[in-house]
Amino acid sequence: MTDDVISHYRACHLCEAICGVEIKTQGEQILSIKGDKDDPFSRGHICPKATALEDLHYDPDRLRMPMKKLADGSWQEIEWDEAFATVADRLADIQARYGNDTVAIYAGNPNVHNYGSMTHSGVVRKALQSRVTYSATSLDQLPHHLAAWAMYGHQQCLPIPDIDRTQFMLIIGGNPLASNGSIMTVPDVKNRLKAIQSRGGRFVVIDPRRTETAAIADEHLFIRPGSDVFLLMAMIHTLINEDLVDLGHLAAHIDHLDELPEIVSAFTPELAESKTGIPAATVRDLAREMINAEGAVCYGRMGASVQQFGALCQWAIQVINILSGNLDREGGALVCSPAFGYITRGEKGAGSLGRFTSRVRGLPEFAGELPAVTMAEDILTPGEGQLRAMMTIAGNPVLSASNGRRLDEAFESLDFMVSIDFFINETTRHADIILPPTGPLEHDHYDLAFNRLAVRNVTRMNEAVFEPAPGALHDWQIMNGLGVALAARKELDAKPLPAPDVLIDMGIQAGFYGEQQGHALALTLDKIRAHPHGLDLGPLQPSLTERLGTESGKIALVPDYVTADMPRLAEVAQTQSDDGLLLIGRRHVRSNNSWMHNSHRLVKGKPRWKLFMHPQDMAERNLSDDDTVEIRSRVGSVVTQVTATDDMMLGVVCLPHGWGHQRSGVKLSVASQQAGVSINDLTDDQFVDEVSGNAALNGVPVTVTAA
Ligand SMILES: Nc1nc2c(c(=O)[nH]1)N[C@H]1C(S)=C(S)[C@@H](COP(=O)(O)OP(=O)(O)OC[C@H]3O[C@@H](n4cnc5c(=O)[nH]c(N)nc54)[C@H](O)[C@@H]3O)O[C@H]1N2
Ligand SMILES: Nc1nc2c(c(=O)[nH]1)N[C@H]1C(S)=C(S)[C@@H](COP(=O)(O)OP(=O)(O)OC[C@H]3O[C@@H](n4cnc5c(=O)[nH]c(N)nc54)[C@H](O)[C@@H]3O)O[C@H]1N2
Ligand code: SF4
Ligand SMILES: [Mo]
Repeated sequence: MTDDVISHYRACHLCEAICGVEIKTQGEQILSIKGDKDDPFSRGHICPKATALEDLHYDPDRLRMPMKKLADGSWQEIEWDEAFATVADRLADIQARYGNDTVAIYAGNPNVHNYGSMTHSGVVRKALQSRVTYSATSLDQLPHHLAAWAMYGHQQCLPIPDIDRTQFMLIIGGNPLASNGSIMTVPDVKNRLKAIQSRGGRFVVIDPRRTETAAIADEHLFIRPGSDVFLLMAMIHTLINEDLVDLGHLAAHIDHLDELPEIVSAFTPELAESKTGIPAATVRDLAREMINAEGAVCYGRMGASVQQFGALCQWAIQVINILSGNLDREGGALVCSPAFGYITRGEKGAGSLGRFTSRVRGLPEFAGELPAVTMAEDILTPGEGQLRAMMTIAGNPVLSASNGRRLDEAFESLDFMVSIDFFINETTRHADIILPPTGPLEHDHYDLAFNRLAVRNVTRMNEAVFEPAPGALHDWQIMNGLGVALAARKELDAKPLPAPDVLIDMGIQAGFYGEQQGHALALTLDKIRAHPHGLDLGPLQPSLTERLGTESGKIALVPDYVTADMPRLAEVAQTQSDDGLLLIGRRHVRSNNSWMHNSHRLVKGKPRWKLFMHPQDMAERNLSDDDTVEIRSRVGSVVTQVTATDDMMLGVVCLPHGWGHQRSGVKLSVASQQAGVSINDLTDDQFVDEVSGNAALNGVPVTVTAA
């Protein structure tokens, strides 16, 4: 080989931590992938998934050309022109016959890890003219956006834990040691958590499992799944009843404060104890610690969002930070000041709730999207408006959304389905046409989502490592091509958008650090490019009061949806919880949602898909370690193996999501050899947080018996 060895610096895009990596290449060969020690944010930290980028790049199962499904179910490579024309014809035809809203889009998680998908999906959406769209948001963080929209006036106005300066961090239903942080972009999180302890602070984890994060915490408290709202309401109750409320500089910026005491009056620490299993005295102590620490933050993630009362939980977490004087304060929770997408008053895309509803169940839209839990019934239920066609973009809802088997059935019943994805997996196997984009190392990337959620203000441009293969298209080029073809077929006006870096450069120049705002840095994308290890823009700063976009310009402490949800909570408060088993999820650092199990280096070794169960719960059912068990829920059953561990709370069992690649037609040669099952064959599409429409994927009632 005569090529030179080149070092490329960019961020790993796989999870929210955006760790800097150094990728050494020679010609077309990847020589190594290592943590970039000169990245000021991630400081050389990476996890095992970063090196698996190599496997993804070379994966022989990764599609390189559009695929068309033939009548016998086999796949044929076709040219891009034919692919675009076929999709445009089929979708336009269905829309002409049945109406625009009979074609829907589901957009999955990697869309937010790929800037071209974000900048360009509008081209397709505009041509499609359908208001029926879904995304992984309603399987995940919708309650966060709902609270941000209703309380602060913009769905992206999300306060982030100031982890590097806090003295007390209360982590509710998050496991950053496995997930590397979420709605908190925090590379090297383990060292950042330990630093809280070494500067004399504390962090406490509330979780039904003694997780990797709980294991290094100062205190771990088990909690009964789905009961967090009682803990949080009782903490607010304590702050009010013990006269601890200290609003700090936000005092003049809060509306509806007077409504709060009435709302929380019945939610005593004693009620919380009976619902959560956490002693009333501890509940009170947690509330007091939020006030007493020099900078404290309550942070709740998947466990507090993706459950029956996700919206109330995320609202209550904001309220606790506000009442304890920790919102918009150093060491508390602060809104980022990113180079692109700085949220300020009047910013577009603020959010909305319930402007329209899903066709069968009548669940509300949020920010123009319908809840993913309604997708299957809106496809399968005959009648006016029945969905006839789907487009999935970087998503695998058959493994990711509740009641995956029903989605299998729904997708199979469609007149037409197109998927923008580079694998034939559990979802895309149902497509008629698959449009595969380039892989991550073949395109550039500017992070639109996670620079906005980071624990410091940071920015970087990630250049492509390799030229795309001849004939390959990026996601944004596919969206341009497909959008223009569909618009032409429907006789609409449509123009392709320029490359994403052009659009982002404009946004950065107009943005917070841009010349147009008179900032001394006068940032441009080229100036950012001159910092291949990333550019640090400093710690998070108090700035919320200038950015509030609510009608009154104040924080709406008690939004309407909260009041509206109180009767549902009151009902649950009065019912005796039964003592059946509840199922929750888990993540592992070597796994990434449903789509990195085709990397041998990530799946090898000890199986990571087994059911976790407390030994006493097992003994009651005459089960032993490694037994094969049947897990049953209202919607289905799976058979898998059980592992005994007292890391589980009594009465709670735990499975990871994203497994179950043995379904027929899946073309993932490594993943489909893995024995795990899909937890979402058990989760229930009727089990939701009704006020937000977010799926309740945690706290699902199940039985476990010997198989
Ligand atoms: N029970 C349970 N279910 C869960 C969760 C849980 O905790 N418990 N977590 C939920 C959460 S938080 C999320 S975010 C969802 C994720 O749910 P989804 O987003 O639906 O699924 P992913 O597994 O992320 O699948 C991503 C798909 O995108 C493709 N892909 C990857 N990169 C690209 C790209 O650059 N371009 C294109 N076009 N395609 C790409 C992959 O091949 C894969 O098919 O799962 C949810 N489901
Ligand atoms: N390695 C890896 N990293 C990832 C991902 C991945 O799949 N693998 N996925 C990425 C994505 S899309 C996301 S959204 C983030 C998620 O990031 P996190 O939210 O940090 O991830 P989880 O590990 O799902 O943490 C949820 C925790 O909630 C607990 N829990 C479950 N039910 C309850 C409950 O009712 N109450 C309480 N208090 N806790 C509960 C679970 O035991 C679990 O420890 O991770 C991202 N990072
Ligand atoms: S934690 Fe791992 S997967 Fe996430 S960005 Fe860093 S290296 Fe990539
Ligand atoms: Mo997610």
